[in-house]
Amino acid sequence: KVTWFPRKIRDLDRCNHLITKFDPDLDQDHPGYSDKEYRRRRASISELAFNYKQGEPLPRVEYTPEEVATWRQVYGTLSSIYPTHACRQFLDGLQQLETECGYSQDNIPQLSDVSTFLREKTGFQLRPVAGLLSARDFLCSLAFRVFQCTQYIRHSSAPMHSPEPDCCHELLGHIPMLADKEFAQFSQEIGLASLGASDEDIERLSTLYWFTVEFGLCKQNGSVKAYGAGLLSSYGELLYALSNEPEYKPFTPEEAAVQPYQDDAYQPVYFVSDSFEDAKAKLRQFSSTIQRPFAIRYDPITSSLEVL
Ligand code: H2B
Ligand code: FE
Repeated sequence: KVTWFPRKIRDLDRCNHLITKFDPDLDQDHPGYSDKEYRRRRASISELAFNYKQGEPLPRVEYTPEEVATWRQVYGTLSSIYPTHACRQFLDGLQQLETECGYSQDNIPQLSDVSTFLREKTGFQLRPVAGLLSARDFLCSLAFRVFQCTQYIRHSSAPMHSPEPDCCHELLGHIPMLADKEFAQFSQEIGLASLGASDEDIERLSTLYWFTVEFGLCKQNGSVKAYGAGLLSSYGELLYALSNEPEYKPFTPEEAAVQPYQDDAYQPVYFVSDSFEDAKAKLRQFSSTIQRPFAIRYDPITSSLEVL
């Protein structure tokens, strides 16, 4: 039997299953666990995501001076190493976001503005999400070129690290890459491959996603650069990943999809692609090995799927 999956973009309203292991209400190691004020703030921003329905205007959040101060610290620190550590596509995207979309040290961009920007660039749009989503729900959104985006910010006591995704991770790590056409297509293809897949295949796709979209490296003009969002939103790991200390492997989806990893420490190994084109071609090949008793075609005009 085939697991339910969304057929049209509005079905994403049902794809909101959270994984709570890093939630500040439940995880005693979360930097905000004993901060009542922070948890109240989180709850009110989560509420916006839980109530959101596809097609509505994206909620705007007025960030407090303390939140902006955290953002400023993250943005300032990371910006200092982007020119040497980030791939060209990321730098291009970030520069456009700075000139067109209010990205700066002093301003946390609004999802609504970012979504409008991305739609024009690559057809991607955002929807707000209250925290870490299940892999299945997260991946299926990508099939519709929808990126699920958290809107709260990490706790001010730990500006350089967050155990869970937050707006620094999404806006700095993911969004600049999603402004690149190749990358947007690559992301959608992972999403399409996940629809109706078995639990085992979801696990493999989500591991593949981890080592590419989150922690991927690629060659560029003879040196290695980061394109993964987990790296581009973490000063410490970005330095580490390009330090020659960890192990590097040439990217193959077969290997990346089964590589063990921890989500609470630096990666023991990073996969290096020759280029995006190359990664995408390999991924497409890999997706075709995922067995499903039906074929799927995405119709961009109606944002819906034809199941054949
Ligand atoms: N949820 C959210 N909110 N953001 C992510 O970046 C994310 C997620 N990544 N759920 C997913 C899981 C990823 O690590 C893979 C697909 O499991
Ligand atoms: Fe992420």
